[in-house]
Amino acid sequence: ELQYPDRLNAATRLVDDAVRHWGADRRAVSSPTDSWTYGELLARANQVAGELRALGVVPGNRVLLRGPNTPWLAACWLGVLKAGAVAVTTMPMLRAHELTEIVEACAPVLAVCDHRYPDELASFGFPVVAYGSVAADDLAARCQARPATFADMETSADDVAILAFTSGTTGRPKATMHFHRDLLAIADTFSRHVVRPEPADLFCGTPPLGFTFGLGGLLVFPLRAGAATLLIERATPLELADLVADHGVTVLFTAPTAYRAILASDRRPLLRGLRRAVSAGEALPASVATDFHEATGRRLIDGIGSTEMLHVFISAADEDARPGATGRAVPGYHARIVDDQGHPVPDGTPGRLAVQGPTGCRYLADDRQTVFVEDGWNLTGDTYVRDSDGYFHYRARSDDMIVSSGYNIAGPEVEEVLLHHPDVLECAVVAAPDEARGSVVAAYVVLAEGAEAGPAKVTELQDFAKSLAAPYKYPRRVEFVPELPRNPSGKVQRYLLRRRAAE
Ligand code: 3SK
Repeated sequence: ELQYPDRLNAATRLVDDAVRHWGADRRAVSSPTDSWTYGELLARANQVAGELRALGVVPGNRVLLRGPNTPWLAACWLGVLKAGAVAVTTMPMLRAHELTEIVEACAPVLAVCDHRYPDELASFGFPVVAYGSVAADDLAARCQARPATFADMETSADDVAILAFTSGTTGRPKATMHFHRDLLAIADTFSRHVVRPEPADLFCGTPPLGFTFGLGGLLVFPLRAGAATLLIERATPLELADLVADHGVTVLFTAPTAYRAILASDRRPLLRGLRRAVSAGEALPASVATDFHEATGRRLIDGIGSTEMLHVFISAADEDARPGATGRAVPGYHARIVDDQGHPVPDGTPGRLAVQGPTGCRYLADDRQTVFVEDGWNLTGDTYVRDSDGYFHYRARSDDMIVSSGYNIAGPEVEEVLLHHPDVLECAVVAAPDEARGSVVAAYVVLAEGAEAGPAKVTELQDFAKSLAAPYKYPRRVEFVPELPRNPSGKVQRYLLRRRAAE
């Protein structure tokens, strides 16, 4: 059981403690063009906290952060926590209507924004402080006038530190509240026991800090381990592979699609320099896990997490990983499979995944729950099967289970089958309403370059699916699309495809 003191500020524990323990000169955060030591990160975070206080921010106020992953965004996030305020980190690609929903839900007193992304914030009426430019009123310039030391607010361990918005695979975003102790708990469970970072590691990856997958993997975990993090604004999978090689990245966090694209390219050998590689955000196709192992001799660390739970709660690494399974409950968490009444089902029986641990779901005043908490168990909305060794095997998001003529078909399983076809670059499988069968399997397919769409390709893909899986699972409908709809954190928005399939 994790024990934290009653008074706890996560930013103090992440940066001040690192400077005390490792010294100020160690590399902490960098970008492809800049590098800050722990001492520099601490000074800037303290100056941001001082500036926020001077601007009238008081403990408990919400401060909206907007920008791509950069060292300054990291310093601002830490500064907000040091001031005892609540960080609401948003992704730069969010447009005005998405920001409006966030602003209405969390009522920030102030925004701190990368100077390249201010436009969408202009109309809200709260002050916007820009960083990253050479302007005289830029946050960096203001910070120079502030002391490099700051007496961090002695927040309570269960004061809210961040409001994390679910990226909205189902529509409008919802805010989840996480405490100061939660931020340390994800580092002291998943990171410590599964990722197992070393102080010499350099982390890198694609998820934005506005997505808790990125916040944990690219900021909290490296700082808690005294390691370094390379923050990048955006990169295609092949650019990411080049960055890994050029900068000597040892721990990578990204989504299965990026691993798949790198492994299929001439950059494949560049992954060999990694000590650890984490895949989450989407189900990991077994073929990608196997291919990664063949290319690097190492196991990809698969994991399931959620914004509601803050980070990953089922995973496995190295010799503990089993092909086809997401893993076991991360030490510190408990997981089980229950039926619709909440009763545990026997191993081998599919059901609803329920999780309990040091973090959990707390929505900020919102009735539209995706995760339900019952008797301390978080029902995640995923369908899983547990085997007799305690490994959890993903079936589908409960919404992505397709019932066709009485058969239960997991959409992701059909996707995985189709992905084996060389002409399929990406695909998503959903239920389409059907009078005779209730629902049928509908596949939306992005073809690889050079492959030709048309009725012959539909039949070819259907026959291919029948040859690899039970024939009742084959997609009766196949539609070719130029790209799949994705939300800002990169997840496929299957609800949009379900809507389209119902038209
Ligand atoms: O997949 C997700 O939604 C997620 C969220 C937070 C942390 C980790 C993950 C995988």
